[in-house]
Amino acid sequence: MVSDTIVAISTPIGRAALGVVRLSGPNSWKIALKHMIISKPQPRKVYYSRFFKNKELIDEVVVTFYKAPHSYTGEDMVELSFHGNPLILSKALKIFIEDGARGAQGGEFTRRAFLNGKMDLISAEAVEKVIDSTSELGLKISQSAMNGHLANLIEEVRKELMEISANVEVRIDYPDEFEEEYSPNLARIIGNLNDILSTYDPAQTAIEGVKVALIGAPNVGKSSILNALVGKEKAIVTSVAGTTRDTIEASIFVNGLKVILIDTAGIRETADEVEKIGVERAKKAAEEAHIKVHVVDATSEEIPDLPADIIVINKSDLVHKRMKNALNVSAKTGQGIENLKKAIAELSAKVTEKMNSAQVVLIAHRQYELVRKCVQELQEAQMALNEEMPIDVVEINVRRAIEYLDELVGRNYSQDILDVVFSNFCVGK
Ligand SMILES: Nc1nc2c(ncn2[C@@H]2O[C@H](COP(=O)(O)OP(=O)(O)O)[C@@H](O)[C@H]2O)c(=O)[nH]1
Ligand SMILES: [Mg+2]
Repeated sequence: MVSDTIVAISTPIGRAALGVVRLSGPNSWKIALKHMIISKPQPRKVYYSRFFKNKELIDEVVVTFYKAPHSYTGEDMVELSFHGNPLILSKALKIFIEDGARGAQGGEFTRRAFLNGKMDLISAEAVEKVIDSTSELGLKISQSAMNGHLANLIEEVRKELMEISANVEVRIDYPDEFEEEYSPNLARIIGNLNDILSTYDPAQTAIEGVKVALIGAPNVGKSSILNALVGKEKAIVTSVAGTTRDTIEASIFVNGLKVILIDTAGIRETADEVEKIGVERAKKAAEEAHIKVHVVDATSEEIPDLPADIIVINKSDLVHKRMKNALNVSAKTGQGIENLKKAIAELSAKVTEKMNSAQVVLIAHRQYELVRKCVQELQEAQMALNEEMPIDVVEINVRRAIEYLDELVGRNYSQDILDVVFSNFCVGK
């Protein structure tokens, strides 16, 4: 049982109109009320008060009280809106800790919400993604997971597997009662789960952004193009070949999708130690990118030979070189930059098009791994059935598949699993 009272600043550190401090746990009302002039507050009602430490006025606050189980965490809670000055907020935090509250760990409010049955583990996991999503699509799919769509679907699959398991068990216990072979439709379930698995990568991209690497020889204008796309001088541009030695990232938004542009060191043979590392990083960035933009110089004889999704001929203000399926641009004059943006936008949309916002999608690596393991068990069960192995063998695989799904929604959990789920959360969530 969770019994202590936790406290955290739940808004970002910095100056703002408001800054919110949250308390959750059995003593939260008592601790908060000690510093305000509010008598007999009602749950879910908003109060105004001055906030004191002994007789010293700290700030004016607007406060909401929640009574268990009708709160985010399922416990007694208090939410106080102070003026958003970090000095005031850290003072308030210190006061509450002196009164016996404990500073919350990252994700501890949401962890308690899960432990108190307010949400399943998938929904709890989705809270972080809802906050972190960089695109409209990423936000929609995270909200869909938070609202239980994925968990519901997993529950349906689990129910089917439970039925299969029950049928198998009854045949193990009463082998003489059944004459015909039992052949559950595992292929259909496996197919459905594989469909869900295929949503993981595009979902990740929608949440985190599409990676676009600018690659090519030194001095062709990769850094200049990044700057032109972003609209500011993000990367250093010089006429010296080998200026960019590390990868540089900058983001733009196109059609509600975050595009992370990655400028790389020009790929060439070099004896320079630092540049060599840069070239390695460039190759790696290109490998990991969703979209590779290969930049060539219009004034050179170079024939593009790197694998690329878009070929760009830069410095078209100097020479107009024609090449099939290539875009002519000039980072210097801005000519063709909008076209390049459009081409990137179209390809970016393709990266996530496998998925639409209404679909059930996997939004965390943990989820992906568990569904994958579940599929693996079911495939083994399928094989055992095909090879007419004893039905006990099938039962073992189906049981394990169910256990993976239970871990997925949090029906089975350990503190270690919760640590993994909540390790990325910020304090105050
Ligand atoms: N005339 C012209 N010069 C350019 C253009 N783009 C880049 N440059 C010049 O080419 C040189 C190399 O550019 P930079 O962006 O550093 O190339 P990178 O090594 O590929 O990153 C610099 O002197 C730039 O000013 C362009 O579109 N037209
Ligand atoms: Mg450069």
